[in-house]
Amino acid sequence: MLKLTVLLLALLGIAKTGWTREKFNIEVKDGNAIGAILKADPFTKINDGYYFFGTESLNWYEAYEKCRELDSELVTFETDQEFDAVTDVLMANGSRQNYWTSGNDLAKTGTHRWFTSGQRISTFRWARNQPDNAGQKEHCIHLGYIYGDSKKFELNDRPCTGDGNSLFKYICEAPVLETISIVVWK
Ligand SMILES: [Ca+2]
Ligand SMILES: [Ca+2]
Repeated sequence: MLKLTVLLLALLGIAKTGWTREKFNIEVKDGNAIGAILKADPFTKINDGYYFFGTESLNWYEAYEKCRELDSELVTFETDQEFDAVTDVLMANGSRQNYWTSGNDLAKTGTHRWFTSGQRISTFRWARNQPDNAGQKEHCIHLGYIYGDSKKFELNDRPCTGDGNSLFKYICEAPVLETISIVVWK
């Protein structure tokens, strides 16, 4: 979307040469700035994000593919507030399932990043003593009630594939919305 916007601005920049006043004014704002009614199915709106809760139990790669089929990706929690908002909805629905996120340390063991953004994972939502890379084979991050005495959803690393106990449900997150408005002289 950024590329398209830049192209559009560049084209308009060329087109308006010679006019005495600015013919167009273009603004790009985050989110649904005009409150447009959007058909978001099968995604659920939570705050400013749109999420899909996959119900099949899959390995991390299969889960990622499922999200890509929906033109989305496994969820990335840019903030702990986003994590809390999404897990509040799960708790309100009585879920105690495990769900894959986009987080992993596949590129470099011990350096956990959100796969959708490449950003380091900075969060206070890890379960205690996690991530622990148990058995040196845990490289993908899920959320769930990690321990028998867990009282809320938290993050943990688990094997991405090849482990029958690491077949989880998943949360897809749709791309963020941008509103582009164009003001023209009639
Ligand atoms: Ca997000
Ligand atoms: Ca772990």
